[in-house]
Amino acid sequence: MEKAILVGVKLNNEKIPLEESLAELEQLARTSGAEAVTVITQNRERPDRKYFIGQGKAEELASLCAVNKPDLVIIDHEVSSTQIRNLEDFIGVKVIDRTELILDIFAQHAHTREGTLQVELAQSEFQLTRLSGHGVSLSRLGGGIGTRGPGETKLEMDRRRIRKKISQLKTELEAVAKSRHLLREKRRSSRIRVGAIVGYTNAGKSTLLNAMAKAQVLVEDKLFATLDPVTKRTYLPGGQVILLTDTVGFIQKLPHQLIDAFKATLEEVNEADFLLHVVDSSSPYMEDQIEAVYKVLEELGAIAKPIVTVFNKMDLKELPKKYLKQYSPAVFISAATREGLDDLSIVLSKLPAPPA
Ligand SMILES: Nc1nc2c(ncn2[C@@H]2O[C@H](COP(=O)(O)OP(=O)(O)OP(=O)(O)O)[C@@H](O)[C@H]2O)c(=O)[nH]1
Ligand SMILES: [Mg+2]
Repeated sequence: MEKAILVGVKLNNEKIPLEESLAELEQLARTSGAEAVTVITQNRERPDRKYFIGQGKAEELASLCAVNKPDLVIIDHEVSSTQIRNLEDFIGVKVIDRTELILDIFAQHAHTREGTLQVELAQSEFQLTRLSGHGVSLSRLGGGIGTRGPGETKLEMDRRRIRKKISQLKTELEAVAKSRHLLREKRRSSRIRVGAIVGYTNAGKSTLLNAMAKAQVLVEDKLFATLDPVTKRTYLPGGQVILLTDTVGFIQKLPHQLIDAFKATLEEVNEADFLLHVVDSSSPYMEDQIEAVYKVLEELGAIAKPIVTVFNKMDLKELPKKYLKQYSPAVFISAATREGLDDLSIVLSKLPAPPA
């Protein structure tokens, strides 16, 4: 385990409470293999130009680093490359931001060809934004006598190299996506309805698929355990067959490079006839997580699909009945104990048939 100091920053215009975002950052850090030794926080009007956190916080962080000797510092925000570099120079410890942390987890969890390609694409796009951040200082370094010539600056070369890689990755991904598209066409022509299981990461989506379809999908108390969509067949009362697809989990402040790179995978959501929105009822942040999922669904253009809300983990926490009405059609279940699965099957069998 690497040792990390976590830095929580809440800017004035932000809604998510510091503690909530930090609790999640800690889980993200653990998932990627880092243990939080200390946490510091700051409320700011807007980011500090030089360090993102203020000068005073940077000094506090420097002395904490001297005492705790962490392997890295993780800032719970998207931070510019210049600010990261300034901070690293100042405290003498490696600094990463939330986006980089999430990309690292995705890289560790990608197994299939498609998953790996998508992560590589996201990382390349991230590098590109980082490069433009370095822009000013690098081009100054690269400028001057002897470096000008007819050639290009190092920055431009790097940019071009990354852009080329991005376009190669996209071409490869398109090929993979095409075969997936064929599969979907086949499914559609069989007129079997397809439901996409969506939800916040760690809500229990894979556990539900396993319970509904006797599947063997990896279940872990880790964030983003699932990166690749898995589709399984399941039977409803009355013998009706449907297909259920497990998908990548959503999260607050999901880096846009990821949504972009994972378009192919997330297309499963767009192509589905209905959505099963799995909610972790035991989370103290349940309602914010529901909102975060809606936001991503909106970005994907899938919010208008029929949504069945599945309040999971009722073995851990029972919710008031009002939620069933508020989120109707909705059910309370425990994917772990299989409680409520029959109710869910009944709700699913009553969904209107897809247009022919
Ligand atoms: N107590 C309890 N735990 C559950 C239940 N369903 C899932 N879990 C646990 O919650 C954790 C996450 O479950 P997963 O099925 O991997 O969740 P997921 O939504 O697929 O997560 P990602 O793929 O990481 O986004 C695991 O530790 C599961 O054992 C439930 O009904 N009750
Ligand atoms: Mg999963």
